[in-house]
Amino acid sequence: MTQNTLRQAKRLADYQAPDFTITDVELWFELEPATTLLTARYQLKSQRKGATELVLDGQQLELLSVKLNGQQLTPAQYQVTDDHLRIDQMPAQAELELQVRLNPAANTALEGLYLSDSAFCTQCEAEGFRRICYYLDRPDVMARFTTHIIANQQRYPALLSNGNKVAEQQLPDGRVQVSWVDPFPKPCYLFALVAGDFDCLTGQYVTQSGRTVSLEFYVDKGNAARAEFALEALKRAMCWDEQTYGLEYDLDSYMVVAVDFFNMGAMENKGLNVFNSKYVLADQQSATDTDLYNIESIIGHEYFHNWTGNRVTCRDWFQLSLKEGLTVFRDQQFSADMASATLSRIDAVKTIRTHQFAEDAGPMAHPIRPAQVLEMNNFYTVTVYDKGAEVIRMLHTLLGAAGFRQGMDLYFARHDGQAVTCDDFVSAMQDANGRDLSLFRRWYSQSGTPELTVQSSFDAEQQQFKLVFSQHTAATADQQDKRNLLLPVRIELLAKNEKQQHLLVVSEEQQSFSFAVAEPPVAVILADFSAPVRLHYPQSVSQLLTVVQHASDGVARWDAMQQLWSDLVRQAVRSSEPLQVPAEVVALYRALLATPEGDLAFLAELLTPPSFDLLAEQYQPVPVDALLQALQQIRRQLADELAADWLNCYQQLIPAPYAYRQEQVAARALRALCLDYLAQSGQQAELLLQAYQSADNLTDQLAVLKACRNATHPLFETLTAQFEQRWREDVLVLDKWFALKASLPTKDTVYLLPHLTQHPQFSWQNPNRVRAVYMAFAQQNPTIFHAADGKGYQVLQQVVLKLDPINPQLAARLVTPLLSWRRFETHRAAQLKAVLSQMLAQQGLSNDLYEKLSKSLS
Ligand code: 0A1
Ligand code: ZN
Repeated sequence: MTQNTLRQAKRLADYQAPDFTITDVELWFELEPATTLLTARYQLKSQRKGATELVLDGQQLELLSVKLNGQQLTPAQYQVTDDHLRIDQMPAQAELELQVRLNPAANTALEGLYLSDSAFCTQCEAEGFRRICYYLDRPDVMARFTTHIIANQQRYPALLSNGNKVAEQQLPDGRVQVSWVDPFPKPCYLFALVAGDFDCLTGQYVTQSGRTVSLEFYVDKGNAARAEFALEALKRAMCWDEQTYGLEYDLDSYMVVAVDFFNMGAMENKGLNVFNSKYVLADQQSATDTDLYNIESIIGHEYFHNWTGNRVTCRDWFQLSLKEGLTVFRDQQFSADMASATLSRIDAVKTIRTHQFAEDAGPMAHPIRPAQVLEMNNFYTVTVYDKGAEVIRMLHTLLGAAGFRQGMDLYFARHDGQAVTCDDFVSAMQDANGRDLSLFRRWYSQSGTPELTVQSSFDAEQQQFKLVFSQHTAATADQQDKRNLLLPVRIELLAKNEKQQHLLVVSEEQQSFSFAVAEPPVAVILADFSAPVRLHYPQSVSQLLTVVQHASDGVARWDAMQQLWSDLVRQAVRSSEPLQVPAEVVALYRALLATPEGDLAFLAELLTPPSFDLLAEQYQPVPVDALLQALQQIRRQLADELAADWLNCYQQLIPAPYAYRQEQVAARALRALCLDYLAQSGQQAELLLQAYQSADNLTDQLAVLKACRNATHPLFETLTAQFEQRWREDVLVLDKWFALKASLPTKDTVYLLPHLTQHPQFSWQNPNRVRAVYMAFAQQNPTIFHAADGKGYQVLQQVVLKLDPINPQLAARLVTPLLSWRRFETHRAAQLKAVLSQMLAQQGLSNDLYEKLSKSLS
């Protein structure tokens, strides 16, 4: 058979502490784009008596020299394979010096040391350091790093690494050597180096204990002003973490570098974050309200990692959620405090329901602490990150804010400077609160989404309301047997004269609760989405509307509206009858639109029906055409019946000169929703044109373009052409154009995609460009992506195969929308399966792609 059958996954159960550790690292980089020389000196120490074999990880390296305690080794004294350097006769303590040659210019995978345009930068998480030098590339090996960077001073005026800059020395040939020392021992995944010619925006932050920290944002020339929002967001994050968790920053400087070529959002390297430029650069012309929101949240996320990730890190990569779940939870809390708490929560809930539930129901299902992994890069998932954050949130709910804080304090008191496990985290929470969390720990090892079914009844004589809960988790692709979980369930009972709120803890397969109440209440179950479960609690339209109008929790109100739409769609799909929007719903819309007041952003969310992906996730098999049709029927009816109401509401919301302030953001969101329905009729060209031309910011402009796209309005072509003219030199904005074009729901789009890749600004090497076109196509254009002829699937297949040799991480992310073929009806399932099988038959697939394809087809 092919090499493919030999690939071996690593298992959590096989974890062993390393035989050797590295306490100190000194690195000398002599930077040239095509030939960089690296000399690396390690102080090594045995951790196990009698250990003599040292196995270092290394990939795609050219090894030039090996010295042990100052003695040059001959090639007979060590062995080099594709993945390792092995030395058999290691003393218990030794200094090892290696020299390797690298070719950063040829590194298109964007892992290890690579070039972003002409700047050098690194990405080492998860296992990228082994592409820089042979090393014990695992997070439980923590060393003090000293880094010397030698480079031409004119081409690379900024030479940066972790920690504090300790020396700068001119060399005779126009080169300079800059030295950095990071006083905090760290795993190599947090190592970073950047060299380039940037503009730098600087600021300062004085910590709660009175230390001054220099804040430095390195960005492309001419872009310093565009980093101001990010700089201010960083200050807010620093202050928030002091106030909320008593956590202070620990180095003299905090550097952020914005690069155009990056596989993910950003990276928390100690003292030197590297960011995708999309999450740093922004102003009102070139970024939307959503972009600014995301920037603040990601700046916060990377900053919060300094404690949850860096000071206390992961013992092994199976524990990734230890840092990611916790840090996402912290960034969600931060966003909730900075912007709207309800809206940020709704956002998080949508992510879980749309993407995480789908992952758990598909071939890549895994617990938040995976038990086996072939390619670690495949486990930076919505399960590890976002479901991980939900699990932390449940602890917060169960222990209360004060109890949670005590647990955090104990966690840092016990583990600062260590590499630990998820179990250690839960133990700190447990011990600080004197609670037994043993049942709760199952959340870490069990994959799948619990189904929580609820039945209610009212006993008029006893004046008692009873709720019976049953929980069940279906088998997942990775795990057959499931057990009960501990579920915190927030409820509210709405009766005429009273509202009762309770936090219930459901832990049995079946469990009931009774409440004294004078009359039959309407029940809100799972307020604030207090546990990541699928809820089955049938309620009538009128009960749901009661919740929409009277529940205390905004998330519950929104959720009831979503439930109402889901129920209507389900009936339409079942009966094959056209979906009829009930008169009460139209009336509710009409009332809310008549005098738009209160939190308008919430109103906009409340009035937005669920997306195709969110609905699709609730079916097995997914009735693609029926769902698209039902959604279209909702759109048409809301547009037609409420035409005057949308217009009236739109006209009441007179825009003020742009500012990123919550009430303005909210008004823009509601205006966008009105425009979306106004465009639906295919008319209103004048109003749309006027809205586009008078906009003083990108949010409003994009609202017009999206409205035209959703309605396939004749203006779409003209306006997108204007937009392309205006922004063709500014790639971050142009990405929005690529995405709009790729998500137009007309047949031609599938033929347009190759033309988009011919655009002078498109590059297969740049993940942002590729995602702008193809992620938008696969995720925001269900009509064409799932077209019955299978062309949408074939297009994505070709792109994935083209990308795999260039950038396997990106290829593996793009293939995701194809993997869950078993969830579709026969015809589409067969097309998807064929597309996947052809891919798996290719020789030389990356581990990233191989792992996903083979799981999908097994
Ligand atoms: N730790 C980063 C995310 C990240 C992960 C992997 C990367 O390359 C493979 C890059 C970034 C975070 O959570 O922000
Ligand atoms: Zn993170």
